[in-house]
Amino acid sequence: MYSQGLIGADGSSEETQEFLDAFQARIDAEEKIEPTDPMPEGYRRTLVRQIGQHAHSEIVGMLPEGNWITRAPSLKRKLALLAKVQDEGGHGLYLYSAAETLGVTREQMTEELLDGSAKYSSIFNYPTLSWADMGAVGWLVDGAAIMNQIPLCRCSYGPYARAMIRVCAEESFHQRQGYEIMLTLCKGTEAQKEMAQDALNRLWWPCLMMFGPHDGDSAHSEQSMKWKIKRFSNDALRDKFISATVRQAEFLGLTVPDPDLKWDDSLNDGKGGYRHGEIDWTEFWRVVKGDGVMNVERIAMRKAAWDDGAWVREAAMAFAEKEKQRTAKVAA
Ligand code: FAQ
Repeated sequence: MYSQGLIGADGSSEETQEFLDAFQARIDAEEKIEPTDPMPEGYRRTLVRQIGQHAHSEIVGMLPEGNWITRAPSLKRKLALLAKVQDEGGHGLYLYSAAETLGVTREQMTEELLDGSAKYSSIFNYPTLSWADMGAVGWLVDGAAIMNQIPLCRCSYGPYARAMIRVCAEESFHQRQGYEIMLTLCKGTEAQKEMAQDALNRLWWPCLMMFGPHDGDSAHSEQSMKWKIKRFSNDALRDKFISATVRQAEFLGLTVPDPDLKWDDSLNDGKGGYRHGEIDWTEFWRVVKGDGVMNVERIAMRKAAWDDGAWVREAAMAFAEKEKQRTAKVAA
């Protein structure tokens, strides 16, 4: 395995305390770390792990929506969905490139994804059962992704931070197109509104899980926050997402499927916030460990796409080689 399981500073490095302190001082001074800069092995491994998982999420994340391109209800919806899915593929590619600056190859990361050993976001192991799911994915999944990723634009590692700026701009557009689908359904017939509510019911809790385990169970947060890879804890971002989204659900006239959701003025130093019901962490870990409804199918589809595309990669490589030879001949 190239990127999974390589977690944080492992204590076995030969890096001196002086080196680690000097690196931390750069981080504390908000300097960006660039690929050729010296860095602790744990920092490099943490980034390879997180960026790799993030890239895989974008790639697998194309599948639940790709599933609906042929069934979108109008040409306009089809075009928007097609463009969105293409954007997600692009995000995966920027992120694989960012990970490559840390010494891992795209082939290695692809191999890991296809052999089932790589992690990607749990949310993509849930099925998309109706057209309303395309609205809910854009609104909620992209909404959660933005909440998590805006702080990553300030990540200490330059290539990741820069990739995230473009990714976030596109995710914002995705979120709006998803919300607009929900709005249209909610202003439509009773059956359409029910379909929107059903999508919210099924995707709400898995979206909250996207932010990762409770802070107390988050193995990497403390070190990642010290290195300013992460700027906020999993729970802090989840709470921000809930606060923003509950109001959007109210505007749609939909009910968030959490009977324990309650505003509490005393939270966040008196600014207020929502208390929410218990997240089913057993389900979260089951899905993360490969036993979600769609885990097997997602990887099988990805593998089929990779195998079916072999001739395209071979043709592109052959063409590049021909071009190289042609250029060399002209130059000679
Ligand atoms: N699913 O110690 P922490 C998108 C794992 S992109 C699966 O808290 P960390 C765009 C975690 O890897 C969505 N596994 O870990 C889109 C670790 O396992 P490990 C993806 C999860 O890294 C929209 C273990 O649990 N976004 O949606 C999940 O500090 C629509 C312990 O957790 C990113 O990847 C999970 N949800 O914090 C595309 C953003 N959560 O490696 C298409 C960047 C945790 O020890 C359509 N990533 N785990 O075996 C991050 O911000 C972080 O990696 C977290 C987790 C916050 C996800």
